[in-house]
Amino acid sequence: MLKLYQADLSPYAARVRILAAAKGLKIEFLPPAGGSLKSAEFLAINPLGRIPCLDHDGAIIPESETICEYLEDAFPTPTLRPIDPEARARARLLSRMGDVYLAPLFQQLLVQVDPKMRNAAHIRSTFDDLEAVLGTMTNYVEGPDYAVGERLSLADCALAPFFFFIDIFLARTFDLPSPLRGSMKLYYDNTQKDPHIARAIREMNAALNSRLAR
Ligand SMILES: N[C@@H](CCC(=O)N[C@@H](CS)C(=O)NCC(=O)O)C(=O)O
Repeated sequence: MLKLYQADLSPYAARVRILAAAKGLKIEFLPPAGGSLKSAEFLAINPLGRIPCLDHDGAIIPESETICEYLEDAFPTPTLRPIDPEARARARLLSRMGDVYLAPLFQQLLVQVDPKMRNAAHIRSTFDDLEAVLGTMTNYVEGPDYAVGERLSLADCALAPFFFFIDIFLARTFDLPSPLRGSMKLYYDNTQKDPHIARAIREMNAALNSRLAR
């Protein structure tokens, strides 16, 4: 039995939901046990205190990329790994660029979501940094519909939720123009033609709207 501790707004959790849906996996989606990421109950399951975290018949797998790779290994068909080695490397590169270069910039901005914590100059320079990373990604995203080749891969699972986060969540929160432009914006818009991505983005959007309505 597969269980995923997760939240709909988390881009890392959305990455796993897209992959699981594309593979036709039946997964029970749960909030962190004990009601919070740092509850003793959840920390006993995932000492990292983060979501997503997978429980597959008692095997506990944290971290979105590790979970996606695990599900690929455990349930190989249909595969979201490109077959050609170079294309597969590019899919891994894009997932990694998201985790290594984009995600730390999110963290810097998330601490400023509270209006009392905001530093306008730092927010603007972090938006510039986001735009620069997205600019380097144009060298590797093939598009127009998918990042690598003509079908859904691990790269799209990682990037589409990140791009929602940048284009909608961050731009809306800080009331600044979205750093997602040109071919990256076109790629992101086109990913919505994929039903699994479209669904995950709808779930993220609904979670964002309900958070903003509070
Ligand atoms: N590198 C992790 C990041 C996961 C992550 O940071 N998730 C956020 C929710 S979107 C979280 O659990 N944050 C808790 C914290 O920062 O303590 C992954 O890919 O799964």
